[in-house]
Amino acid sequence: MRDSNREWVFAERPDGEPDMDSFELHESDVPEPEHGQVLVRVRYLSVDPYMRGRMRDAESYAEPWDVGDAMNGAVVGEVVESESDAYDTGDLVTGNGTWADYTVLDAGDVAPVDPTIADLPAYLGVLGMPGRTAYFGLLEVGEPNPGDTVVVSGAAGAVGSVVGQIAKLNGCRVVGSAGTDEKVEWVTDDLGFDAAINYRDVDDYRAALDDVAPDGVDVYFDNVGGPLTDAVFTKLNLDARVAVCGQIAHYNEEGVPTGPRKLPQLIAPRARVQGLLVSDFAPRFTEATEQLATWVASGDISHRETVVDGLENAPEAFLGLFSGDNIGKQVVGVSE
Ligand code: NAP
Ligand code: FER
Repeated sequence: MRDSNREWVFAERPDGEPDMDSFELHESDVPEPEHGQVLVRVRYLSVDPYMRGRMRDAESYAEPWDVGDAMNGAVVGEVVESESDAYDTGDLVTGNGTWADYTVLDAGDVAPVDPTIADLPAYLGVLGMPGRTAYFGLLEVGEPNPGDTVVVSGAAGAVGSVVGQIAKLNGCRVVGSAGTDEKVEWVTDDLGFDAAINYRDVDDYRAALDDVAPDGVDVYFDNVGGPLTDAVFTKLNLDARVAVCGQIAHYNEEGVPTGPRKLPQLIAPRARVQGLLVSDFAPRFTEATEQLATWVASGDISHRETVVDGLENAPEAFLGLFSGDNIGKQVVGVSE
């Protein structure tokens, strides 16, 4: 065990695109767990787009960080000291901790990790919050029917890659959008999407969609926003559902962007546009995680994680989300 702890602290609110100025690595003593807590040696930590929202001093679904707060998010690790009857030293667990070598978790808020089902990083992706978001967002908000055309933006990301595969399991035609040819090939060749577009290569989104979604769009699962969303709105079928999961293309904007501009397009198809928050489905998280674990074990759902090694590189991994550096779920490898 190390004799000191390193922990990333939120150092400065970004203005627009965040950079390294927002992060500072602090060194301190390894924390001690109190009654009902466990000390965890972090093996992998998660970086997620919603953390950009926490850097903003504004009311939102996720509480803003104060400057000086430890960076915080989902982690997977090994219990090295336990003050709880529920966990022993050596147990593998996941919960919400800090970007650190060692982090203290309340035993009541952690879940056990079974490495025989999937490798540890998967518990931050397909078997973690992003997988549950895909599951509930698609099934409960998107309400896919067999034969529907489902369009997914951010298709090669943690949420989008799972959304597309669940849609395929539900008998849909699935079209993805992602930012590199490698991502397009992954979702079509390995994940079974029927088609995908590299949005960075496209000038005319509407024409590109005409090619890959000739029968229009029944479900749009939006992780991104921006011009692709404008184009999808012009192709919605009768009774279409739009699940607004994320709008990462807008997270670094400071002003309020104009729009949405395509609302007239919703009238004729009587389309429903609905935002979603994964936390609303907390009472059903076990159902989702069990189903996702079953699909992973049977090979019905493939998953991939992009690992950036080293706690010192955690900010870089977070910033990479906004330039599309990740395929599948972005995680940081903290210790062996
Ligand atoms: P992710 O997709 O694994 O990573 C982010 C991806 O966004 C990048 O890889 C990049 O891929 C794409 N991107 C970044 N900037 C973009 C831009 N300007 N235009 C288009 N694409 C851009 O992240 P995730 O964890 O799965 O999250 C996906 C979305 O779901 C995010 O918007 C997130 O906020 C949202 N989310 C919502 C909930 C909820 O409860 N509502 C829960 C979890 C996640 P490309 O190479 O394709 O550009
Ligand atoms: C949550 C609700 C929403 C949560 C994350 C999100 C970590 C993510 C939202 C987003 O990325 O937009 O409870 O827990």
